[in-house]
Amino acid sequence: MGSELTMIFDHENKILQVKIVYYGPGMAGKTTSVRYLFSCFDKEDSLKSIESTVGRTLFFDFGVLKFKGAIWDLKLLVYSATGQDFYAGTRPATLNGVSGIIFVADSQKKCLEHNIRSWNELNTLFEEEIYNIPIVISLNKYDIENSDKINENEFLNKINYNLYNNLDMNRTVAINGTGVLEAFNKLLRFIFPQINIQIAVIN
Ligand SMILES: Nc1nc2c(ncn2[C@@H]2O[C@H](COP(=O)(O)OP(=O)(O)O)[C@@H](O)[C@H]2O)c(=O)[nH]1
Ligand SMILES: [Mg+2]
Repeated sequence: MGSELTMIFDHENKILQVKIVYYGPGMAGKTTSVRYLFSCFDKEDSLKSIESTVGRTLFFDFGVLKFKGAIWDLKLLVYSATGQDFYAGTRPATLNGVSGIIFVADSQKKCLEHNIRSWNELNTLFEEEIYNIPIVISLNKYDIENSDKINENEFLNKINYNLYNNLDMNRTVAINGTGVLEAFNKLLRFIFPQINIQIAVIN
């Protein structure tokens, strides 16, 4: 599998296609984040769960968002994946050709090790390639009170954040959508540094 960032240019139809994966430990809020994202565009009904055949039956969230531009249209393929469900060292098809990753972590301190394990799995799946992939870490479940939160600097130090060329972090509350679009926009800006892209929901 090529290690280059994948962005497909369909010159004939003037479509830019990228693949975005929500990755992270089970129960961190990937599905909730993807659902919120799609609900912003009234596309929640188009979300599908697809079956994988990596040894056992697994389901992923999958959906497509399309945006019309002046010259090019943008087609975003959005997936969610949970690494620990795969056999170690086997990169699932959902992660092939990825353009950017939203790493959904559970911000509760008790989940720190869980998050780090998932992060390390992601790194193992990509090896050196990971350092060039745009990644936004969403510290999710920030609404939960009476629980100690992960110290952001401690987390960043633990993952050697300075090795990553396109890494950012934000806080999210996927159940009400706080920060979810912001994380998505940060990722799009990493993927398209030359394009002034901003997806907003206008009420
Ligand atoms: N309090 C709180 N609960 C959340 C948040 N995001 C997700 N959840 C809950 O956490 C559980 C797991 O979420 P889900 O999106 O299925 O996690 P996934 O396994 O990463 O896809 C569900 O019960 C969600 O309602 C959040 O920001 N705050
Ligand atoms: Mg899920």
